[in-house]
Amino acid sequence: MSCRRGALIVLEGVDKAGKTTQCKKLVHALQQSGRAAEMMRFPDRTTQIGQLISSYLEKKSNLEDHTIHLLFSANRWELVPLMKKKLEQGITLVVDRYAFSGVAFTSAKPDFSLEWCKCPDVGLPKPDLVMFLQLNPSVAAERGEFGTERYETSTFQRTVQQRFEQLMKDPSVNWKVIDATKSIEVVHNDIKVLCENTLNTCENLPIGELWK
Ligand code: NYM
Repeated sequence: MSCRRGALIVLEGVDKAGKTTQCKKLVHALQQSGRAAEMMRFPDRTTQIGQLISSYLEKKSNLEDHTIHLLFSANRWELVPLMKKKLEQGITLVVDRYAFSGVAFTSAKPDFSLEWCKCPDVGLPKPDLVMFLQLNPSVAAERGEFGTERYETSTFQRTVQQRFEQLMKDPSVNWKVIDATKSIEVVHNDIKVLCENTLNTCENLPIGELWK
């Protein structure tokens, strides 16, 4: 059985959880099984807004905290028409980070509430499945040094993890937690099983609206 429309599948998690590797493997596996599937990632650094974000993350520019939060959100909204078009064409989208990263990272900064952070992303296409790659921050640290971009410190990532845990309490989102300490192949298989279930159940369902 296949979806009339494509499914919107998101992978989330703290840095070094293996999201990008797993997104690529999932897209490949879906394509091998004869499904149309494409990968997307946020931030999408290729657009004009994405370039502002990239320069901020690389610490080449400074932006006020609310401003950068809104730019991350704008970067998702600018891609919504394309996402909807692809989903309607039957293409399953596997997305590396989405609004949940947006909320988790900004709300890890002082004086930002989860509620305020969610506002600009309310109404985005709602993922059919959000898989959270769970990795203890101390295990993540063993996977090697963080890079040099903004937010890449153990202390900040621990707060981000707590914010994700708060977001995962929301039953309106189809969260599934994956144990990302396992090997790449085992994690990949866990992800494929969850995906297969989603692809089989989302047939005929309209694309939902996030947090609405
Ligand atoms: N990030 C990502 C945010 O702060 N807000 C967002 O809305 C999104 C999508 O940008 N540290 C942060 C999380 C990451 C960084 O890194 C993007 P990468 O390696 O391109 O996924």
